[in-house]
Amino acid sequence: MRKKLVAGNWKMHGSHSANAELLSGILAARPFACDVAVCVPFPYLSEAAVALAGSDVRWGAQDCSQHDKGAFTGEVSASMLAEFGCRYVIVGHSERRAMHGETDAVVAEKAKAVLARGLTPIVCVGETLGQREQGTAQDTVKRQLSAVIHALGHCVGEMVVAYEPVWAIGTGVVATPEQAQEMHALIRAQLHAATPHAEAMKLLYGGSMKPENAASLLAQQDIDGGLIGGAALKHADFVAICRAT
Ligand code: 3PY
Repeated sequence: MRKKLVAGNWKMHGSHSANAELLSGILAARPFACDVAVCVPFPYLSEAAVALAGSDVRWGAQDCSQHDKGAFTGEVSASMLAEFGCRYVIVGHSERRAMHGETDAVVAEKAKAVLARGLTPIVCVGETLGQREQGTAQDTVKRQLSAVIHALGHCVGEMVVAYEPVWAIGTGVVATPEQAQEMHALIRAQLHAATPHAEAMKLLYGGSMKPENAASLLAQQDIDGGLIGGAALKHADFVAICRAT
């Protein structure tokens, strides 16, 4: 039985006052039956670390460099994130793939850099609407995952995978539980071929998960939690999703 994980992806949202309210709302609602994490913008890592220290709510970042240090203006390395006590780092979110040109190879290098610093990468994969309509959704996800599997080698079992269909991100459209489960089962089958730990790995669904649809998605056999966008910004919604696990 895999323990579920609900992780908030705050994207580029937050302020000192909004963060304090959100984090205290989450803390006040504990205990949860699932693991809970918030992935916050870089400037807010230290306040998340202070607010959440000593609790079982983990924090993390939404990206990191594939490099450890050097002349990479504006970049943040996994070793820096480790110094802030991060547990998770999202890599390969479709917004980064689309807006920052991150290729499968770059995403795989980032996942490797995160693991090398003892943190857990949450590796996002997912197809666009066009790819789904053309019938290439499964091939796309397989290709994205295979780059990471290849780069991580025997450490594959240590990552978390988030299936986030691009057409469900920020659109309010959500994959049906059946569509999501079908892709999660394929992802797990691909992981089985790569690692003896596939059965224990957490596979999250992301893309417009909200309190109203969380329970039916989370009830699927291979859906082990959620990577939550907009609903992670209101503590009542985020807590409701955590309670739906
Ligand atoms: C969304 O739900 O919109 C997300 O992108 C979660 O990462």
